[in-house]
Amino acid sequence: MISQWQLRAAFAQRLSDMYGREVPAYTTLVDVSHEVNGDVMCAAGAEAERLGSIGRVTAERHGAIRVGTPDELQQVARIFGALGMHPVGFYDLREAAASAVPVVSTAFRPVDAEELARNPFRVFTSMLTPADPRFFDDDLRRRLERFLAERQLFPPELLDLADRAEARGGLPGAEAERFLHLAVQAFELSTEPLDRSWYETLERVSAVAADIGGVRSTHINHLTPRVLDIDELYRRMTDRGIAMIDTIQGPPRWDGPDVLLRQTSFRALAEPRALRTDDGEVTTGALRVRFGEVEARGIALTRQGRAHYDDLLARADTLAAQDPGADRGAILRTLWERHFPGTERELAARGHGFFTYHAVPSAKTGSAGPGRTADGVPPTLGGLLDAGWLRAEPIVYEDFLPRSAAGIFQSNLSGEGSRDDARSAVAYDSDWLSGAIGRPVLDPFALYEEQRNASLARAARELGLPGVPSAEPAAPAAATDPSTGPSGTGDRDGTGHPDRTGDPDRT
Ligand code: OOG
Ligand code: NI
Repeated sequence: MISQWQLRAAFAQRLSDMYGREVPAYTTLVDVSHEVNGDVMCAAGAEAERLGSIGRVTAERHGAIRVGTPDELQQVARIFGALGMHPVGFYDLREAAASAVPVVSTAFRPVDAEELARNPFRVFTSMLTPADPRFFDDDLRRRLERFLAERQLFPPELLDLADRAEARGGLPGAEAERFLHLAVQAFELSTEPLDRSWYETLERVSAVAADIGGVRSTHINHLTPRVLDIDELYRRMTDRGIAMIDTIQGPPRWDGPDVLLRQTSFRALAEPRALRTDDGEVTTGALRVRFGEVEARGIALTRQGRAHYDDLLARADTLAAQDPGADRGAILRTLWERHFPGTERELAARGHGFFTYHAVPSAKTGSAGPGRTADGVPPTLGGLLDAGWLRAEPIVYEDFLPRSAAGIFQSNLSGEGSRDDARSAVAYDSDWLSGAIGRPVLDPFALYEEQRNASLARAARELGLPGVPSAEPAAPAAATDPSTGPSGTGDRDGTGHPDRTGDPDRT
C-alpha cells in the first residue's frame, strides 16, 4: 500500500519533472534555488533550518491551477483529497487585483504538522466567476457556462482511483502508479487546437478568463520551489539573463524575523499553441500564460499580527502615492524598522506571531520577586520566555497572501482586460465555497491557533502552572503615550496612520 503522503510526494515530484520539460526555465529556477539553499546552509548552519528541515525545503513546491465551475472544483478536491490535501483559506482575487482577475480561490494542502513535515505540497486553486456582471455580460456568461459544462477535465477512472485512495488511506502499487500517471497527465498542456476567436473574445475581458474558459482542458499554471534567500535568488536569476517581474511581493527584506511569505517570479514565457481559425485552419500561435515562481516562507502571524501587516502595506501605498519616484522596498523597510516587532521574542510577547511553546523545567525557580506572582511564577507569556521557563519555536506560514497572489497574476497578464465597476459584484465567501466544493474550507488562523494552544496547554501542565498563559494579550485601550511628543499626533510618517508609539496594539 502506498500511503497518501507518499502519493503526495510522488505527485509533487512528477508534476515538477513534467513542468520542467514543458517550461525549461523552471528547471533553471529549481537549480538556482538549490544552489542558494546550499549556500545558506553552509553560511548559517542549523539556524538555516529553523523554519523547516533542508529535506522538507528542498522538496517543497506549490502549484497553481485554475478551473471553471464548482463541479470542476469538486473533482479537484477529490484528487487532492486522495493526496491528503484539504481546502484551506478563501481568497477573493477579484477585489485584490487592479486588473481583471475574475476568480475566487482556495489552497489545497496538508494540515497536520506531521503531514506538513513529510511533504508540504500545496496547490493554489482558482475558480472562474462567470456570474460576476462586472466582467461578463449575460450573453457571454451563457456562452461561457455552456462551454464549461460541455468539457471534461478529469477522466472518470482518475476520480474513481482518487475516491478509493481517500477512503482507504492509500493505494496498492499498480493502482497508485495508474493514479499518479492519470493525475499528472490531467495537468499537462494540451496539444488540442483551441478556437482562436473564442479565446480572443474572453481575452478582451480577462487573460485569466481566456486561460480557463478558452480551452477544453486544464494545465498547471506555475510551480514554485522554496528558497532560503529570495533576494540572492533574484540576483542570480537576473545574472543568468532571465527576465524577472519587477518586485518581490510581501514583506521587505530586513534584519528582524521573516514573517508570512515573500514571492517573485520570472515572466510568463511565449509558448507555441495550436489555434483553429474561423475557417477551420489550424495554425501555431504563441501564448504567454505560464511562468515559474519562487518563494521564501516565514513565521505565521496571528489575526492581530496580520492586521498590523495589512495596515503597514496600506501605509506604504499612501507613502508611495505621495512620492511616485520612491523605492517601494525602501519605504517598506523604513516602516518595518519603525513599527514591526524586531525579534521573535517580541512577536510572541505581543501576540503577533504563531509559535509552539515548550516547557524548560530546569529553568523553573520558585523565588517570588518583582514581576512574579506570589508563587514565583512570571505572569505573562513574555515573562515566562524571559525567565527561560518556556522556549518558543516558530510556526511556518503555510498559506498565501491575496495581495501577493493578485500581484503575481497581474504582472504576468498579457493585458489589463476590462471590468465595469458600475455593476455590482456577486458575493462569494468561505461558506459559499465550502458548499460548492462539498467539503469545509478550513480557516488558516484556526489551524495555527489549535497547534499553539495545544503546545501551551502541555507546557503549562509540565511546569505545573496555575493556568495556561494568554498568548494574545488583549489590545490596551488607546492610551496616549507621552513619548509621541508635544504634538501628540503619533504620526511621524505623515500617512494619517498612528506610528509605533501610538499603535493600539503596543504592549
Ligand atoms: C495563482 C496566483 C497565486 C500565489 O503564489 O500567490 C499564487 C495563479 O496565477 O493562478 O499562486
Ligand atoms: Ni504561486
